Amino acid sequence: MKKNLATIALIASAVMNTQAQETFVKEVVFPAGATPEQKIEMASRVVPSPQQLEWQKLGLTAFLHFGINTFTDREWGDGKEDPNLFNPSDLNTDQWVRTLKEAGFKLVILTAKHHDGFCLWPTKTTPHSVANTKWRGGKGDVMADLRKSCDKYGIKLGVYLSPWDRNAECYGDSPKYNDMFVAQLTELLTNYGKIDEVWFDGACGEGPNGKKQVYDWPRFREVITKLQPEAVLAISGDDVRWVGNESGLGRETEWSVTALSPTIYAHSAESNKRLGIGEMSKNIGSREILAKADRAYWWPAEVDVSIRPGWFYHEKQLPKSLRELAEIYLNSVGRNAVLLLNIPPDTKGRIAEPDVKRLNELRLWIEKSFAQNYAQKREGNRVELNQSKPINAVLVREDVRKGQHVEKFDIEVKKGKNWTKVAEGTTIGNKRILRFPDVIADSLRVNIKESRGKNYLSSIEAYNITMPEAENIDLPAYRKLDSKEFKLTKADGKIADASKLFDGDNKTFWQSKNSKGSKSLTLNLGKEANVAGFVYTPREGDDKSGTIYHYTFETSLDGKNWTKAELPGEFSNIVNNPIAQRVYLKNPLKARFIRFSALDEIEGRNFVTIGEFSIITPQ
Ligand code: FUL
Repeated sequence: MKKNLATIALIASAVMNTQAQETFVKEVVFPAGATPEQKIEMASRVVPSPQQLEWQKLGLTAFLHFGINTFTDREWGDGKEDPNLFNPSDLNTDQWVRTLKEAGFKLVILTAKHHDGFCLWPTKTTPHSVANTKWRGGKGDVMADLRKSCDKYGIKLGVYLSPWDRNAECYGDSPKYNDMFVAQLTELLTNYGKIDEVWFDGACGEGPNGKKQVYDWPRFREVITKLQPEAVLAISGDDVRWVGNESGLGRETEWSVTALSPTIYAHSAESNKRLGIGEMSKNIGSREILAKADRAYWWPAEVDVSIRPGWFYHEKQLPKSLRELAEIYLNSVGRNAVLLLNIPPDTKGRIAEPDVKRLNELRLWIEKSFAQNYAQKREGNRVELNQSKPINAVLVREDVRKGQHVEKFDIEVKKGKNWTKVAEGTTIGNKRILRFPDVIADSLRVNIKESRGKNYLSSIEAYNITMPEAENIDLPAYRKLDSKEFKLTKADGKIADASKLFDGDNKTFWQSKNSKGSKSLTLNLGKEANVAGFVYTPREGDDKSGTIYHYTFETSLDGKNWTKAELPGEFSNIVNNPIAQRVYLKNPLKARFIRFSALDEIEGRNFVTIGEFSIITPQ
């Protein structure tokens, strides 16, 4: 299998274009002994495959997280769920696709199977699927419905098939599970027309037998190439790269040419370790990194983020504000990435009204922001401005068919005789949007300060963008209890540091003692309160050590008799998305004391940390 993959890479590397300079499609392997300069020069000739180029043009793509978790109010199911829990009362994929199409999305990816293993199509590989539910008498098929809707509205379709499967008995028995996974992939890529993106996330846990699954990536790759040759393979795959966070942020310096090796390649673990880089690293495409690498890839970034705090629909969550979505757009599409925005259908099987409204607002904001390009005649990298309004944003693009080259640039405007610098940036790539204070001027120029060889700017555009007002989004029915009267009465760690739990600053944190076993905090709330839930905010910053994975939450009226709340007990996706974790109790409980216990840390360390901790109460 390894041999096959190597052959594909070789063919890809050998493709030349007819112009004078040889280009390397998707990957270049540096010859032994190549100097840093030679490596940079070769990296500057790495270009996208036709599939990658098509994909990069999409700009806006949508994720639909839908499945068992929608009905259990969880983010990661454990695979033990009764399939009958899946019972959308009014599944309407036309409504999904119409909403997305109207909002400007070009492709939609469905979680055909998430980590819980429940399949949204009637698969022959497991009984854990829609075929085994009362929903539509077991005849339903969400994939088939979605296919039809995508055809009806003219939008591309992609699939998310979780390699990690908490239901499959054979998970961890590697050859057996790999066969099952290939069979699932084959069904999805054979029976539902053209699939344009296949999404394999990186999460991988232990199987029920305690064994770790060893995935046969080359074989999965081969199946995709054979059945859907035009599809891009994302995240663990080698066409589309995870940007490294789930908060909607592309890097300031975002190279599509990177030294980071995709997971599906056998050499990736060793190579990335040697270079000291991972998906979340800030620097994966600089000259310094390339100089140490033995190959470089065209592996462009995808920014995946949810419109709501969770990936799945939860009644007690709201969509992000328009301001946040506008920032996300500028920080993803405007930073050389494709945006994959998740909009989770609800328990009816529809995109909820607040999300539909927000998507419409986003579309209008994008349309308005980029309706009027004030840059007129272009000469070289200079444009004349014809302004009825001040400009405050520039959109520049490189012709990525020729690779990515610009390393540093600035923007100057000319008023009368004088040129003034208004903005500067590093990489450009497919699209870069830079903002600056309002200015009226006669012309504008892009000065390329550093470049990997010749560069090709395909557009220079100038706009007036108005950012939407910032809005505080919270559920109207809940508020946080005032922490002034809280007292930390018992803790497996310093009680004196309690203020760090409530100081409103996620960067300061409380740290437990360093020892084996669970760590608890007992809080006296000062008076009896109606406790509806709590918020755990992990510490902020590059160092995330101490982030809690599993927990328990108990309440008490007297500090002696405790009631353990019935909760999932897992901050499932916290490694990828270390944001504030809001946990709601089924029903609010009267309590004067609460005990929060951390059962383990994300990487098994012997201490835990808490950036902020709050108690939620009904209004
Ligand atoms: C991650 C998963 O663990 C999340 O639940 C979600 O599906 C996200 C898009 O990918 O790896």
